[in-house]
Amino acid sequence: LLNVNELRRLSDLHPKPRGIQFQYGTAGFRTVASILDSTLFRVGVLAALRSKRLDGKTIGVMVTASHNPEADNGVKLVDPRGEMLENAWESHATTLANAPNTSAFIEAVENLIKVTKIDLNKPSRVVYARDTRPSGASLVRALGDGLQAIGAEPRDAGITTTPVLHYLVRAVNTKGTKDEYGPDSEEGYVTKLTTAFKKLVAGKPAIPPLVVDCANGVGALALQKFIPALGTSLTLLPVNDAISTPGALNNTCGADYVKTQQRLPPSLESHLRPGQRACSFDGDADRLMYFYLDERGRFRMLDGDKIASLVAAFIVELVKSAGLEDKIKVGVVQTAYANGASTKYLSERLPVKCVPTGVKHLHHAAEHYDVGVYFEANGHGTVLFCPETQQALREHQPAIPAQLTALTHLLNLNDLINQTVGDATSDMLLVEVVLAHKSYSGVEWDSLYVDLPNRLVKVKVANRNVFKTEDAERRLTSPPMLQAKIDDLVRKYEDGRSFVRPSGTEDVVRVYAEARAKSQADDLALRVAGLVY
Ligand code: 16G
Ligand code: ZN
Repeated sequence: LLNVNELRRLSDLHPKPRGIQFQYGTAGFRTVASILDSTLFRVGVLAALRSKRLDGKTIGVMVTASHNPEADNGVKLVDPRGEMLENAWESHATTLANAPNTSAFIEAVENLIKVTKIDLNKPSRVVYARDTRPSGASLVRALGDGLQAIGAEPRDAGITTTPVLHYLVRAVNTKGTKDEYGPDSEEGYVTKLTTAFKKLVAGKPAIPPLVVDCANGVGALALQKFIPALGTSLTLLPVNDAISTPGALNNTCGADYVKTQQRLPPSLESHLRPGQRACSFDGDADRLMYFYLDERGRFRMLDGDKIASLVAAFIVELVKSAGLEDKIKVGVVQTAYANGASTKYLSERLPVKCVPTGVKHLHHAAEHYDVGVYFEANGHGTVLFCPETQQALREHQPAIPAQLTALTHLLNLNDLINQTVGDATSDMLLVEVVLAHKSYSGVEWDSLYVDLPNRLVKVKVANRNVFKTEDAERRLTSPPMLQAKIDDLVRKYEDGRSFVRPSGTEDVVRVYAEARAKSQADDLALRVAGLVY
């Protein structure tokens, strides 16, 4: 049933580089592309087996390194409902990736089949896609060999965004069921989102054109499909859409640049007038940052926390206007990186929960609310309408016309929002809907609350694994006594807050600090970093 000869033949074409340890981390496997060939082959095998384990449901594989430099690449698996791979399988992925040679790999595969009780008679289906990275084509071929080795039925979704791949996985798996998510094609996705968007902004004053920084990545291709479909409902002005210029991807542009540098990408300087709003996608279009220049031409950033605040408050209002506030409770999920001012603003209006960094933690926590809004400060996030909420929306009988209007908006939002994962394009349309409904420019949105000045620094340490955290990464339990010292420091600063956590993606420890004044935030961050070092 397992064609060991075929597996061996194909595995020999993709030998593991010596002396390298791969790890399936928060964002899958991610490293320099040149050493990833064997990992892609093995992920193909794993995805095909996972599909068999789940009775032939379609599994997704996305080949991307998101906001990382162009020379990097990566791969992550997507489970049947479009969500991140189940935890237990992350370690199976790591095990397979690290088998030193073909024999050890085959042994690991046979062991996996046994341990997870895979019935090899089951069908296997895998859909995959990649971003615009030049290394993507050959890595996808290695992935294809892995799928072939197990006899999976492959579907190539081509070059597209991470959120489209997540959408496709859920759409394929729900096709023809009562939970049908939408047409299982990229065109169907564009139609679903733009149709909902047009209904939501119908009758509102014309929206000023929006400048979109595509990070010279796959978001530029997505926009080419959205622009005609949006028609006159929204004019998008793409910049940084040079997807075939070597070295351009994520280079001094994109959502990660904006968030970490807290400044305008130089390439946008000639595109923005004071007051005009703009946004940046990251390299695989699953993160979104907004910004504008104030009347004095100063850069003002509207990050994931500002998006969460804007969107959550709007949904709470709609739920109330629809007469559903007793039935539908809206909640927000953040991480320790959320600006303290956003947490204060949100907590005064609705329940807020803090969880460890990483999309899967936020996503799972958001599923516990009737409507769960989650965003990381870095701009990754979405809104989840739980199945009972969707049913309540469909069955609700409005008492007055105003209730019907609000209810219709909620149903359209349910279609507009990509609920499988953060989606820069879907989130951008969502923000535009709220701004149009509230008649807000960037200025009014920005003034919902004033960000506390903050500073993030990374510290190289001998061994980051000695840093252990609790309370959603807000406190250290190890090394001993360090948290008490941080507490002593923090007390000396007005509105001071600081935490230390080991990075899940880099070999560093991160130190975050915020305080009433920028100089204080800087000072606190550097002094805490001094304790860590
Ligand atoms: C990964 C996470 C992202 C998180 C970041 C933190 C996913 C898909 N991505 O990119 O959500 O913000 O890691 O990185 O979960 P760090 O652990 O290095 O600070
Ligand atoms: Zn990304």
